[in-house]
Amino acid sequence: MEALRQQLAQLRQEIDSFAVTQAADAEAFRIRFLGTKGALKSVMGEMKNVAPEQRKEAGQLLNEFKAYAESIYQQHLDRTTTASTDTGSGIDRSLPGSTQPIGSRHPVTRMKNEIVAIFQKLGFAVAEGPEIEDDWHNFGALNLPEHHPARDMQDTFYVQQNPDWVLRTHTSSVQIREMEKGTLPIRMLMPGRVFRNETISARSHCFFHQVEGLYIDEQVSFADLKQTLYFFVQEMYGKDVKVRFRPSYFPFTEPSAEMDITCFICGGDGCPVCKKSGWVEILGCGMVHPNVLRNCNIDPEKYTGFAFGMGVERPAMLKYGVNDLRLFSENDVRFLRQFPALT
Ligand code: 2NL
Repeated sequence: MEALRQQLAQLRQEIDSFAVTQAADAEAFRIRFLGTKGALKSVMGEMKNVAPEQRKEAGQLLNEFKAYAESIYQQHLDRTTTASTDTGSGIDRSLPGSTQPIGSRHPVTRMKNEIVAIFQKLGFAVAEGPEIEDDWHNFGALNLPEHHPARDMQDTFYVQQNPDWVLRTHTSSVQIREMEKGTLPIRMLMPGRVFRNETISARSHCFFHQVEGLYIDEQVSFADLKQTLYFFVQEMYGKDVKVRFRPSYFPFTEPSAEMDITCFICGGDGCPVCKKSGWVEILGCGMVHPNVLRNCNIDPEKYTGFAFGMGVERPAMLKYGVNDLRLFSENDVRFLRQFPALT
């Protein structure tokens, strides 16, 4: 019994001085004291040498020792495997992970989203359509006669495989598709990329973005058009902005107008952006031409509507101080990086 006592005391000392700094040491500790051929097993073997009347006490001592060894082992384990440092593998698991860089929204997309969000407040839904269109949806249905200059080869990209196909020159083609579905009323916005065969420069490109809008119902008037677009301008450029409508011409609207706002750069005093006029043109609009409605099987005696279209790149250039349109499509990260990360 006394021999057992001494043996256990010695083992405790060994436990206390056993150096454990990494996971492999903790495992060595377990094998040494708690393993199948470990110290605990061998002292348990000593039980047969203990006098029967002392076995109870000896059993208690052994249980205490076992609990002690196990608790120290658990501490070593916690420290070396779940703890912050793992010197064994050379990896410090307490260090924060490497963060992935967050992308940013393209300035044209931001401007487009801003425009769309304003019209969504008025209940406009968003529709998209194909970038390759047939002649009917891009031109015919829009009251563009066969020999209209906008159909000219110089402006339109034709698809070689099929003379009936073009890269859409405006998103009006999406509006035609919506009208053809025959579900009325329509209150929709058509944002998207359009294509024109133009020489690429700082101020023009062969593809750019548009947002068009269409509202068709019974009794829609030019007053509705003006109020809708006035609301848009106030949301976009502030309550102090003034607007003016100038008569214009589009084959698909009658009457047609262009809308100007007081220059948001100089406030109307005159600057290079408004070319000293104090006004900047922001969109074209008008009442949908009866021929267009008829082309989509909508009765112009019952329904009327207004439509408008605006470019996205120019307001984006003014808002973000971009002086060359080409930057928008070059995907130079030094340019893209200047816009705030996504939130
Ligand atoms: C501009 C002018 C405009 C439209 C687009 C339209 C569409 C249909 C019917 C009638 Cl389906 N009109 N769209 C109307 C007036 C002007 O765009 O300067 N865009 C950049």
